[in-house]
Amino acid sequence: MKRLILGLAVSVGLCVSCGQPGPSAPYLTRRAYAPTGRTVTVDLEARDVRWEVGPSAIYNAWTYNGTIPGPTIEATAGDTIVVRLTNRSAHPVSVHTHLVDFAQSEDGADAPSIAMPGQTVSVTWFTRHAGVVPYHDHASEQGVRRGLHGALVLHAPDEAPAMEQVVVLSDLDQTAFEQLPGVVNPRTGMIPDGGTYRGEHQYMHVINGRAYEDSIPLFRGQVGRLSRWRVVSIGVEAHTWHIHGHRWLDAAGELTDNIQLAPGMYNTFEVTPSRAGNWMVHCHFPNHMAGGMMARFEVTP
Ligand SMILES: [Cu+2]
Repeated sequence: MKRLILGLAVSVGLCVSCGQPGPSAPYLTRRAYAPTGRTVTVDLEARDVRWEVGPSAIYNAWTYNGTIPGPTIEATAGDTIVVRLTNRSAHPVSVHTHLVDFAQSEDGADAPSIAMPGQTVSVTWFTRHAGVVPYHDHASEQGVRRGLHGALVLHAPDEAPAMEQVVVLSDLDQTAFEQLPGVVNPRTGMIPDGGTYRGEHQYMHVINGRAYEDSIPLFRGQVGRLSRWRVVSIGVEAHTWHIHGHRWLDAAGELTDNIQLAPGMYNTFEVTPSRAGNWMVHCHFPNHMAGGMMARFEVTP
């Protein structure tokens, strides 16, 4: 009888606080996992490319492997990661990350781990904690904003199966666009076709390297299936990550539907969708939304 009362109290509490069935667990990175003895090798190539942020919005990007963001690096907490970075660009490049152990000489900020054009450098990361962190250039002030950034996902060995969502929030330098919709291209003197002008911040604030919901690939979820969100912020401004119609518990155990991340910050959380729909997800700064940070979370029945 005692157990029944306790069970009722817990389930009633969840219904009152969440308004939808099922708890969403905070995802904690506090635990240090033992070394797995496994080494994951990652090859990155720094390349300068023309990156399509959206229709007719072409950015002169500095990239890892030709994309903004660079490829998501995945490993299990406890793995050793060796990153070999070859610089095929015209400027110094490095790779730095957070929350893992590495030698000071391999932190991407000093000469031994900065690749000059044509060079290859190798850095070793010893991982212990689960979660998501950004990886990014540390060789110049411009690198991150031009596109040299990505997400490092460290799976917990004992994590529950989930639909994984990786979100990289960043800001682009409007002066580094080769062309913008509705704006005269100074090189060609032409206004490009294919897109519409969306205000002074247009295409500046991006989710996974793209702007506005017509260009950012859908995030996909399903009713009743755990959805694990891994969000990193790596621009020059703070951002928030808000999901319409869903809520989860943060690391402090507080209920939330919107988290704030300053540059270089990161968060992993879990939510189990209970209602199908084409839900909006976005940064809650109005000028960032207007600048591109809006997308959709499609939850199927
Ligand atoms: Cu924002």
